Amino acid sequence: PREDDQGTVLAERKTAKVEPPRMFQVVLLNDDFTPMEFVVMVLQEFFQRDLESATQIMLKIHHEGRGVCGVYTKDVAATKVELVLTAARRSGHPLQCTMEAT
Ligand code: TYC
Repeated sequence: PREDDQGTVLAERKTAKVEPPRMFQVVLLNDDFTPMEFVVMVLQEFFQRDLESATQIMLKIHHEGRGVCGVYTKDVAATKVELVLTAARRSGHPLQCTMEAT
């Protein structure tokens, strides 16, 4: 066992040091056709935004061309992108969604 300078037995390190996971932004892109209400619904449904926050994010995307919906680990971000694209396709909207490393 490891000891300190007074001979006290020190606990062994039981866990390896782990790096924090890489994080990914999920980004929604503006287009001319997807209804604002649909984007607000997507932000509430898949990104846990309340109506006010969802509306602010949607308007930011509408005016600036793109906006960050949330930041997640890789698998979660990829799942969110697929959920958004599937919902948009089902509804016939061209809404685009991507993920980017932070
Ligand atoms: N520009 C769309 C409209 O005027 C609204 C919109 C907002 C679409 C955000 C996509 O990611 C988007 N109906």
